[in-house]
Amino acid sequence: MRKSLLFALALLSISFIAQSQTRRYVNHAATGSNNGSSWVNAYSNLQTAIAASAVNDTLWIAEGTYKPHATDVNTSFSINGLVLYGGFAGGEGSVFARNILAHPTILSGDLSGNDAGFSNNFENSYHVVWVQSTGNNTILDGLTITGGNANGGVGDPRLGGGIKLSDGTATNLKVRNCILKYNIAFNGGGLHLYTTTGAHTVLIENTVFDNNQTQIYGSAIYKFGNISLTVTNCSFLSNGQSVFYSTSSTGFFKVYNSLTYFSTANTSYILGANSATFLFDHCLFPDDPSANTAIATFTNNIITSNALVNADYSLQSSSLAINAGSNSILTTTRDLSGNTRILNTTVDIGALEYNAVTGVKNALASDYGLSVYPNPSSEQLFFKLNSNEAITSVTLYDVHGKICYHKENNSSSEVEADLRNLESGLYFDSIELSDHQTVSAKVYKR
Ligand SMILES: [Ca+2]
Ligand SMILES: [Ca+2]
Repeated sequence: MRKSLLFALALLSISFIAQSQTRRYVNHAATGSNNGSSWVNAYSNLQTAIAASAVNDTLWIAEGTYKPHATDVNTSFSINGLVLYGGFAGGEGSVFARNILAHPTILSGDLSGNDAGFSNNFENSYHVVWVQSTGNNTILDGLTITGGNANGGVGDPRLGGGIKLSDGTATNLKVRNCILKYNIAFNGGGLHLYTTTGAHTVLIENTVFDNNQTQIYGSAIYKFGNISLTVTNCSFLSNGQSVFYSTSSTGFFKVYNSLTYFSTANTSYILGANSATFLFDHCLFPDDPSANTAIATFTNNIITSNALVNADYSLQSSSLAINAGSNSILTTTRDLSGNTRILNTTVDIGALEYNAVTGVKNALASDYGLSVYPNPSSEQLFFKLNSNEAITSVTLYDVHGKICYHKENNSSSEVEADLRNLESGLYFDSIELSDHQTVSAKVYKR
């Protein structure tokens, strides 16, 4: 009975997702109908899937390598208001079932497929991903972004190798659970964030910047203009000069719970020229970062010559990064590998929690800080998230799987349901979220 009910709920949830939001599947190895409707019928070409998508659509992309174009260095994956999830083997039913590190989805600018580190990158794409904001939420989650070489003369073609965010109206960009490696640019090798128009909000979380380079500023991250940039639990490993660069008097650049390491000394890894807040808190550095710059603020940091990070980005058992972060700024319950983010009471510094236990492979109410109150209730019932996501709909089922209540919602994180017309008893709710996940909980009508 219980299994069949859950199965029925799952089917109903899927049908509601299909009605209200579009999820498209991409797998370079798929041989089905190539229409993106399922893993079997996934698009084989990521650009085709992007072209077919509208703002707020979600793409689930299976492991493999995807290139912006066969030969044109000017072409990027142009992603405005889309939600991209990578790291699937292909076949999963939840983003929490992914193992991103075991099944890498690689967006590569190496058009000829001949790179060896930074060798043979002359024909590579200028920018692998380009977000030209449209005032929407853009999410990149579970992707390896590599091989960008912004070496194209003056202006845009030389800015932002891996990911480029430029101008437009105010936008919200999240980069979560990604690996940026072997990207290079004149400015902003890994990530180039620039605006003279809209005020952007950018969150970089559980992400590794590995071996990115720049000719001038920002081998990992370059920030200019009114951008509110928060970086949490990232690992900056073996990047070139000026790993962090901030220039502007507006917005902010705040880095938390993140580690930096070089195998050879790098004495200019934090640079900037502005009066905007530029903060490093609960971070780990290889040497005194304040010797780099007078414009940044440093609080609660650890200085140790070696962060003790393995080649797979995990921490070694004696790393000082273990249990040295701050829990208070976390916005996720998982680490880069999808495991539990906080082990042994305190979050670790960096993208991976040491010895983390395998996470539950479904979306949980706790992943989104869902609270349902008052429960039980006889009249109003509130569903509220402590998350950046919004609730897009609420559906209540009785114990027989029959829909008893449904309410669509727009963009808020809180929804009020009216239970007055329901009979007393137990109900199951199915709550759809703006990132296309579904969470559930039990509800009692008094
Ligand atoms: Ca190449
Ligand atoms: Ca810990």
